Amino acid sequence: MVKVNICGTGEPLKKTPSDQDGPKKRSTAVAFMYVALAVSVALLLVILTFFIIKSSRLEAEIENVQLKDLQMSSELKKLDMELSKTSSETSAKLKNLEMDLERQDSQIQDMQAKDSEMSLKLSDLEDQLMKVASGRGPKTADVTVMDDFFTIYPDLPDDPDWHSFNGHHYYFSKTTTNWAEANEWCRSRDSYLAVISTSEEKTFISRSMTERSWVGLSDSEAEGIWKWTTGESVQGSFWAKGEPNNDKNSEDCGEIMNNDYLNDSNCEDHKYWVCEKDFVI
Ligand SMILES: *[C@@H]1O[C@H](CO)[C@@H](O)[C@H](O)[C@H]1NC(C)=O
Ligand SMILES: [Ca+2]
Ligand SMILES: [Ca+2]
Ligand SMILES: [Ca+2]
Repeated sequence: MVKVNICGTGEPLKKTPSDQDGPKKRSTAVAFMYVALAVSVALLLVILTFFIIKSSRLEAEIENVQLKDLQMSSELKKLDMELSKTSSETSAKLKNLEMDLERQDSQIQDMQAKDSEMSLKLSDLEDQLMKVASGRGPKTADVTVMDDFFTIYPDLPDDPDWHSFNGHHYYFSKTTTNWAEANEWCRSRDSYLAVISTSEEKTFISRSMTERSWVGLSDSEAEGIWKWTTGESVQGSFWAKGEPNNDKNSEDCGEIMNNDYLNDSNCEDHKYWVCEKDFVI
């Protein structure tokens, strides 16, 4: 048995009888010790290396996971943005649809109101017709019935020569005459020489006629004071450039030209004319 004091308790090593006779044995023990030390150091190194490799692998994996996390979060953000974009687009479309629906609703209501009004008038007419048919009505009732009919259905022109626009009827003459006769022609047919109140009306008339035409405009009452036959004054921008010029001191009647502007002309000139009549409901 070999006893080695590795801990070093401070006590000097006692020389046992066996020690005295075996310096060889002692050196063997020391060698064994070194070998054991070397082996354990090597073992430690192996374990250390193993752990280092393992930890570096773990770090790489962690990095990988973090990278993936980052990628995923950026993708999530992108998706989120797309989602919010599409949702806002969808809500805008929805709002538009709702507005369309409301408009249609109100149109339907308007039409329903008109419909009920018309059916009321129709039943009234039927009553009148029955009276006329049974000989109880006034002699002129059949004429009244027809008038009423066109009052209720203003879009059905009683004469194909009359054209509707914005709640008015217009007649475009096929012959020419002077202003006074044109004026009389319209009056005898429950209408008046066209009175242009809006630029829309002006454009409609000038586009519908084939030739420059008389309208209900004159300054014969007071030179230079242009008035529609209804008493309305004329919008300055309706005149052609340089008009009215009272050419040769003898232009007191108004015409509308094909270029959509008004001009003063001699009242005795023979021109086409436009009559206008209102719908009476
Ligand atoms: C206005 O009418 C007169 C007479 O018809 C004509 O000579 C003149 O050229 C017209 N003015 C314009 C701007 O066309
Ligand atoms: Ca008018
Ligand atoms: Ca004049
Ligand atoms: Ca003129």
